[in-house]
Amino acid sequence: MKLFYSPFHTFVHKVLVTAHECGHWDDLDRVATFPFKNLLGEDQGDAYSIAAINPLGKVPTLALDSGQVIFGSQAVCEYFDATSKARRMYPEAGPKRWDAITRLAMSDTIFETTVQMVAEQWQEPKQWNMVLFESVWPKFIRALDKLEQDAARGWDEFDVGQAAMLHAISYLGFRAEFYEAKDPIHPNFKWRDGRPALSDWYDEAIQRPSVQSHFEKDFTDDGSAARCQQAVQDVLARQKEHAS
Ligand SMILES: N[C@@H](CCC(=O)N[C@@H](CS)C(=O)NCC(=O)O)C(=O)O
Repeated sequence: MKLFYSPFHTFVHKVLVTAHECGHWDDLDRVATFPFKNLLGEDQGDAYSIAAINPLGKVPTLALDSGQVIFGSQAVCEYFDATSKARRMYPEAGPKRWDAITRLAMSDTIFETTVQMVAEQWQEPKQWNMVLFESVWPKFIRALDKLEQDAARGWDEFDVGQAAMLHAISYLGFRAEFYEAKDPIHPNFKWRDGRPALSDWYDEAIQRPSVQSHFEKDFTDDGSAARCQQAVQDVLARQKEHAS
């Protein structure tokens, strides 16, 4: 199966973590896709567009060997879990599952909002939507404080909620350096300050083989637009085959 995703390994990708935990790592053909290059004016020809297989053109997008396409990171994680050849990342129905998927939703909101804030900083500062930054930060602080309380209690098993926490927190942690942009409200935000349990949990969790599989490791495969478009064509061909 092919996973179209942004191969920036400066942060943890929860879909890669989930694929690895569920025993699918070696089944994945990872296809480098850069959806923001177009926005940044680096990809005038839309060379990395995957719109032919995902109308939203977003990553992550998973294409099964049958040609079926699954997108939305939560849907992709659920697919890996439901077809797991190893451990499960979604607890059985009950309080632990509701807790895991709530942390998943909260962490994904933090990640996606951080992406929006970063994209805002690609514009001239005078054009920044300050309402965005002002409304988001109190939510981030409360959410991280809630995760600190959760981490202090601890978890029995590593779950999809923790994979999403790693994704969101690692992205928050590196963004200032990576994007060379400064947040207008918390230019030097340090999520660890005042959150010792979350900090200890993070340091332990990033040692997991599923995280070490990619985190802070260079993407060494072919990251060209030609390879991405070839992969899109392969998926379309599979779809045609299965339709006939
Ligand atoms: N809710 C989606 C969000 C995915 C998303 O926003 N991906 C971004 C990259 S982090 C993207 O592909 N943006 C390109 C675009 O919106 O055109 C998910 O969880 O998969």
